Amino acid sequence: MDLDAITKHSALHAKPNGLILQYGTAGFRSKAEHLDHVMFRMGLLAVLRSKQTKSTIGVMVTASHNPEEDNGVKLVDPLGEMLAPSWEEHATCLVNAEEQDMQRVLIDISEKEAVNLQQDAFIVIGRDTRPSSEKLAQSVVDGVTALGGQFNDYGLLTTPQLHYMVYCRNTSGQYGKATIEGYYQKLSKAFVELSKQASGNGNEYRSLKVDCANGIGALKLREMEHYFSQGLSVQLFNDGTEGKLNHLCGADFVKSHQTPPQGMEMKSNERCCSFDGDADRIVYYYLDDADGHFHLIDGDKIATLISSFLKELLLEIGESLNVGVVQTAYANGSSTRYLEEIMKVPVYCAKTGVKHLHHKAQVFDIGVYFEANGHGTVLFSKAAEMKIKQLANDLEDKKMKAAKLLENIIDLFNQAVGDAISNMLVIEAILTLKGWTVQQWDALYTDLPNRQLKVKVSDRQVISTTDAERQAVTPPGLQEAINDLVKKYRLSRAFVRPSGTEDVVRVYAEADSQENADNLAHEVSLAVYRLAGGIGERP
Ligand code: 16G
Ligand code: MG
Repeated sequence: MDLDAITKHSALHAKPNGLILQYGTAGFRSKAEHLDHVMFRMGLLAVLRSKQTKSTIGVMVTASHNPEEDNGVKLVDPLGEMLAPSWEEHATCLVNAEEQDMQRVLIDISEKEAVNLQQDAFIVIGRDTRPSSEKLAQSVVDGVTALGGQFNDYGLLTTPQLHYMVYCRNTSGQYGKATIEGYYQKLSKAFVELSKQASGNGNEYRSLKVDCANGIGALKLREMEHYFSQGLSVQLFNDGTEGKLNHLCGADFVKSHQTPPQGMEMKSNERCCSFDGDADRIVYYYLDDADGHFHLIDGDKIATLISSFLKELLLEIGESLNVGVVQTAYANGSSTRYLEEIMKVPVYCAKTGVKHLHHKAQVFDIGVYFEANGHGTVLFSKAAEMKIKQLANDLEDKKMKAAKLLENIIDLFNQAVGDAISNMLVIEAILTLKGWTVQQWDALYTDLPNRQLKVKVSDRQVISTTDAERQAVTPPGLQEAINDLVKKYRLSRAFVRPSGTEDVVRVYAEADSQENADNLAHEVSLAVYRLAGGIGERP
């Protein structure tokens, strides 16, 4: 390690005095002007991680659904997964080290993790469309080169595309070609193959309106469109030519406000969907002509559609591969009940954040994981994949057909991470194959009315939770208070947790009516305010 060179370069990306940031659920996020040193240092850390794992590591510059002025960065581990927890801690230490301590921290990390500094390092970099992203990505490059790493800067990419590149490179191209062209071809081929299997012509189902949150999803979908146009025509809104990133649009806005995005022309019964700012989340929705209401189809219903379709195919091929669904505490109670009682699939609850769900989903032959907010994918174990590929070749007709469908579905899912584009194509293919309208999909079950609120407290870490965030352990008395409030309502449930991305406590409640869900959420907020050190105005 040429420590002098690093110190010299680091001075060009100096850390503002006293600024403390934490590698959170989705990496570092902050106002873009605070992030130059973070980017440089994440470039350094990526090189160490690459040397240690002897693999390509990814660095993505994005702040997803945050406002345009924010930015962020996260590292992608060798198989496209989120960074290992011990390295999250290293990231936090490195980023918060004052200039004069940086060298020591770098050496500490290398020693603790037994990094062979002679090993080559290779880093791939991607960024979203924020005005600040280009310069910040350049700071990552500076960090990588200061430590002697090689890199490929892919420029503008969706977050899932960057994960895909990392996965491809570390599996010697077996997963796919590590180019944007390779990504388009792999997904589109699987999608077109799947759509061909639909019996009717299904034309009336094959056009979709997509709200791209004025982000990277628009650019990439436009590039990709002609690869899959045989199977689907997409009409893009909020494509970034006019509006501001994530402003009054995008998956996060639509899910949390339960209203259509601005800038989208919706006619009744048309299938519409929204991506978030880096295109790793997707939600669907439509206006119902019968009641004129807006209907949201969130990650829970996406998981239900996908897992029920997979179960049908598995039944046809007569294989007892186990399918499991992983959700978080935010999953609507109706979805959990439907999955467990009607579909008879095992459902697990994981802590919020993709890495927790991903990890849990890996224990199944086929693990379907989705957060209610639209993050998710399906993981197929190697054994399941091999079995399916075998069956696709040597079985009787009906079974072979189902196995072939499954084979294409495996290719169509981005198995590195949840991917709005890939999930959109999976959903469209399934609806076409089933001959279903968006209403038929929505009618699988009815969501329980629910409400989410935020409470400001002086230190949100006073709240600790257990049972996948469904029970509060501290402060004393809080869980008892929640239990008493929940008892007042029918079909009710509530929980609180400290946010991993904002300085607030989040409150979730559901009940038999919207009014009751609202009341319960409000009462729980008051309990949090009272027992967990609320600040500012009472909720
Ligand atoms: C991050 C997570 C997302 C989670 C959200 C919760 C990833 C890639 N993203 O955006 O999965 O739903 O945080 O935010 O893991 P909160 O802790 O503020 O509620
Ligand atoms: Mg995102």
